[in-house]
Amino acid sequence: MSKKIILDCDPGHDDAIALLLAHGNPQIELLAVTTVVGNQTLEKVTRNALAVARIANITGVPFAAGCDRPLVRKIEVAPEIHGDSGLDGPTLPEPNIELDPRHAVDLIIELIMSHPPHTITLVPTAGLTNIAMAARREPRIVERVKEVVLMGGGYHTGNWSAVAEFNIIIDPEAAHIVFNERWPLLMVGLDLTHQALATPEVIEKISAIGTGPARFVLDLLAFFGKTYKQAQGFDFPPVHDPCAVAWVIDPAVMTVKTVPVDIELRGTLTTGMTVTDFRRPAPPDCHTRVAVELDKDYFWRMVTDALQHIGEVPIAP
Ligand SMILES: [Ca+2]
Repeated sequence: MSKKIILDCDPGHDDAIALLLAHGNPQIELLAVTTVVGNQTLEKVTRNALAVARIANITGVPFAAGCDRPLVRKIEVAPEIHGDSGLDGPTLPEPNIELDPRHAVDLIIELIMSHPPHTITLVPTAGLTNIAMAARREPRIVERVKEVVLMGGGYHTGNWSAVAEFNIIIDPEAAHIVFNERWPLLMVGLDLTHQALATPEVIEKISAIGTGPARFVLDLLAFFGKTYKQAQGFDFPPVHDPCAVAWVIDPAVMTVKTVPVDIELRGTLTTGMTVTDFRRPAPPDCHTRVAVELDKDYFWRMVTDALQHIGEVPIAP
């Protein structure tokens, strides 16, 4: 049985790899790709998503643009990590598919309401503006989705402040809505994704594939490695977003823990923190889980298998 997902993203180097993983894994049925302001402006990340579609020959999947600004805060983008385009490094082709005319929020609602209950997993790998808007516009989606598996946050670590992760801090009010709705929610945060490092061994395995999409990933990782070294002192870049897709493919790829999580909105130093309460066993009705430990070999095998499965994609100049 295929696993139906909607990928809500802001490509973004690791978003692009998440998209390739979802497309290249035979178990995943990609129902839609929706974009939201985040790593760069909505216009740029949407163009990047369409370029990735061409690179991997993703056809028959609607791509729709969503919110161009957070619910309350000013726009904050991340050129120091993703460059001016949001996907610096590789040469991007001109997109060859049309953007879906629907707003991403409408498309998310339409898909969830028109499919049987508990069949669609929402996979947000960006700020949570679109998802929060969808939950407010059509509250019935909350009990209809199978699960929300998001990349964002972290229970012991931050990256955009000492305690907050980028996807949460850029729209904490949206995150507050999404974490407090009663759908099953898995937070794949920095504690987990900092284990998904693109080491030289990983690079070597991807190099051996030798296809255009694999070379595209290598170009992404070369740029990402450089900025992560400069901006955050990493020896090898953490490839966050595909970790959320990997969980949907096979939960055996990581261990998780059920624990209450809430979002700090008014801290003088802690706004955007995913406040995680480990003090006692989680109450029986706890709807949030956090990802703890990654099976790294299995994770990277999923990524390389997906690239193998995509194969060569000729792109006309
Ligand atoms: Ca992202």
